[in-house]
Amino acid sequence: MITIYSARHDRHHGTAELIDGTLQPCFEMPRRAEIILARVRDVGLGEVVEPGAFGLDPVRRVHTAPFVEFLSQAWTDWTAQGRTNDALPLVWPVPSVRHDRVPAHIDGRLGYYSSDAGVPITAGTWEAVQSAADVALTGARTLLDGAAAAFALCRPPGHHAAAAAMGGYCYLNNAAIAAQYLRDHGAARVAVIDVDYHHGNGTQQIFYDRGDVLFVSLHADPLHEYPYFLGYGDERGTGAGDGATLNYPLPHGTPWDRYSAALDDAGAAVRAWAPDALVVSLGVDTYEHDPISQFRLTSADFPSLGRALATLRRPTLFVMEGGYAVDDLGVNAVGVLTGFEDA
Ligand code: Q9C
Ligand code: ZN
Repeated sequence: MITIYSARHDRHHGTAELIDGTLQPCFEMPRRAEIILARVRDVGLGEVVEPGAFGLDPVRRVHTAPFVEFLSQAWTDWTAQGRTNDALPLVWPVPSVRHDRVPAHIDGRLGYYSSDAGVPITAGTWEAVQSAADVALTGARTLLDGAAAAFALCRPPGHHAAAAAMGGYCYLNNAAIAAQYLRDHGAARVAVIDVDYHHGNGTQQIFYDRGDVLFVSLHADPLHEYPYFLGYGDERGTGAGDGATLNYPLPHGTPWDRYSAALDDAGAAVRAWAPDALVVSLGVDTYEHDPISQFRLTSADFPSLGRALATLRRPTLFVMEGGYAVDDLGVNAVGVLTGFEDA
């Protein structure tokens, strides 16, 4: 299958994230995308192409205009305060305060447009974030042009980004932008299956009230894991979207056999949905040696995951999300893709 990749991802390189009460080097780093690209080439997965330039209209189909404006201006607003280090949010509007005033000060804006502190903004973040959206959109265009599958090697990831909030290393929701583009260009029904270790809270929020996009997620139980406030089994969608959201929260320590059983169930729901296209939010932080995660999938399990997805027999766009065991990231992510192709 074709891989879409932009070297501009490396313009985003956060210095530190707040974890376990201390600032530590960011787990989400440029080497992640580079090691995946190297593995794509090593195994001869297929052609590697640059993304096209789609502009912001398809981005604004899933994100609000003020949020996109905030992201595009955040570094400028931050440096206008005389700051040269990474921008990070530090105050959030909890339910009891006003949400009808959008602060002018960058510190207020960072909190207003984020769900957590895992989103450093650097001088090159916006450029990298836009390139990732273009990578996903080029992947969607590739499916519309008739490809059976494509790999959008997005970085930074996207599935924690909601319509008007960044969070969890994510700024724009690449998978949601691609799914919406597929809807806008001929796919009447789209399914998103999210296999990242963390719940795809942003994607779920974006499509929660919609009956045209199925969202299915397998992830660590939010009772015990980030993002904590969404991803429970009783979230099923609302209004026209009632029944079009499906969550499989799984316990810490989940190995392949348990994961696989949930995946079979999720796959049956996707099959019943009969989508014209499938978007896979591909996180491989379900890996046993992932430094921030608690599942027990092995490198040998990722091709099995790919084979299971192939049985759905839909035009499939893989959109890269998480995975932080960097040395093994290429083998694991590309393992899913070769498993899919060999099926
Ligand atoms: N103790 C993605 O995989 N912080 N984002 C986790 C762990 C946030 C992960 C803290 C993790 C976000 C795309
Ligand atoms: Zn994740």
